[in-house]
Amino acid sequence: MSREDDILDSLYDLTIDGERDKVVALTNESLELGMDPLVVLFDALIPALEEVGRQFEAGTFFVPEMLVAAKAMQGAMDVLRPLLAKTDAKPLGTFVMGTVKGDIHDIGKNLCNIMLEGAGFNVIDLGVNVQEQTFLDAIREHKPDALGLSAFLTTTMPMFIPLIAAIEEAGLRDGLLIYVGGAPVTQEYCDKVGADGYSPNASALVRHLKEKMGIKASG
Ligand code: B12
Repeated sequence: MSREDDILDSLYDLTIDGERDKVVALTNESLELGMDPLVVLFDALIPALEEVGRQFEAGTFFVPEMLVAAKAMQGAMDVLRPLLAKTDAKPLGTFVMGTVKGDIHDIGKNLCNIMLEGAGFNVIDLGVNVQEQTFLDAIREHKPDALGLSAFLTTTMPMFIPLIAAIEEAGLRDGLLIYVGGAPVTQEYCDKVGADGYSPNASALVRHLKEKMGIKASG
């Protein structure tokens, strides 16, 4: 096996195992060897996170495993991101994401962002405790394909209702897929607030979004 193939195999395994430092070192080595960052991303890192997502949905991996794998992926993405921006790789679409006003939980949101980014989306993260006006300004500025609203408290998830109403009133709802999620959110609540989609986890969000946008699954 060539050193390149060996690196791809190791990156896949080490990302699943959440070995951030080793993943970062190997990603750097891959670039020193002149490997294509897209190959590293699509042949090792993304398949690894997809496997983590599968294992999570199957109940064989739990949040801690998903988090360390996501952090390992994030480490590699920090190395690759500037180079990827230089390639001709067209993003699959733009996703604006934020945790709603009054809520500072961001671990679930960040996991979604990494998985979306890893799948090839351009992600604009508005952070936590995001005010209504900030969401409206971001939609106008970035013209995203989809908007994600994250809430982890039963007291903050009702924020979805005035937010979606404000987006409609501002004439920004057409052609925008609105996703809602976070620990207390359900499909039933998504239907109630008139959002387009709900996902209980990051990998399901990526799959659902690709389906809605007519993008074929990789692998
Ligand atoms: C860690 C944590 C915190 C941390 C947050 C740190 C951080 N940087 O995020 C800290 C300590 C700050 C915190 C504070 C509070 N917390 Co807290 N917190 C949690 C805890 C233990 C874990 C949440 C978490 O990050 N889970 C890990 C991620 C990965 O979760 P996940 O849900 O699987 O994420 C997936 C999905 O939700 C989905 N998803 C997430 N966002 C989105 C968005 C979209 C668009 C989509 C489609 C999907 C999606 O994809 C994610 C990735 O797969 C939960 C318990 C729990 N079971 O959720 C309580 C919990 C959410 N917190 C709770 C409470 C009450 C609070 C506080 C009010 C406590 C207090 N009295 O101060 C404050 C509120 C602060 C605020 N204003 O926001 C309650 C909420 C109860 C309720 N029904 O409202 C919980 C449920 C604990 C409990 N059982 O009582 N908290």
